[in-house]
Amino acid sequence: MKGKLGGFVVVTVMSLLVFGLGGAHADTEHTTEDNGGHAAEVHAVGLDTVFAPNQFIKSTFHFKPGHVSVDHGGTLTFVDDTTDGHTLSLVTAADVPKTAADVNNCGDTGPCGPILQAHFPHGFPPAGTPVPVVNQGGPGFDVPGDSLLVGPKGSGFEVNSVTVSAPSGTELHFICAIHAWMQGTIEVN
Ligand SMILES: [Cu+2]
Repeated sequence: MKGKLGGFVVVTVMSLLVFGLGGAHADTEHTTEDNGGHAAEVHAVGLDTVFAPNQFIKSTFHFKPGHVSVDHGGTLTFVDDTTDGHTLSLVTAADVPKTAADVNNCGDTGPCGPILQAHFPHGFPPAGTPVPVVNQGGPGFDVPGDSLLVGPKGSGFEVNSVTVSAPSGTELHFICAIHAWMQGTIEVN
């Protein structure tokens, strides 16, 4: 099912989706960026235009960088440089999809379904206004379920930010709940 409203295109069933990083992007998937501690910026980048009818869609959507370091209390900013919507959602290490089946099932049996439900509690637009920041646990990014939503570049919703409130020494795992092969980590200093 595809829901489209207000510039967001959300793919909730991806059973036919084959994903992969193009060679030109492979070197950027897990790059580390240290912005000096207090702030970090993660971009959603890539394309999903490689399409062979009745065969596959190849997506190069990914987080850039895939790993950031930020101080406790620092700001994480999420910027969408693509033509689709994305989330930057904290999940447990165990819930990070590790296989194609995990990715395909993320909305049904994995962590993606509850995250999308939290961002779109009244359905996908125009049924209801999306919730751009989902907070669980304490204020800020600290526990699984905390999530940022951004819209396509040029939509007016392409930047979102949050305070990283997890304790120093924590490693946070994040995924995009819409494209669950998009994955990364935050090292909290
Ligand atoms: Cu995404």
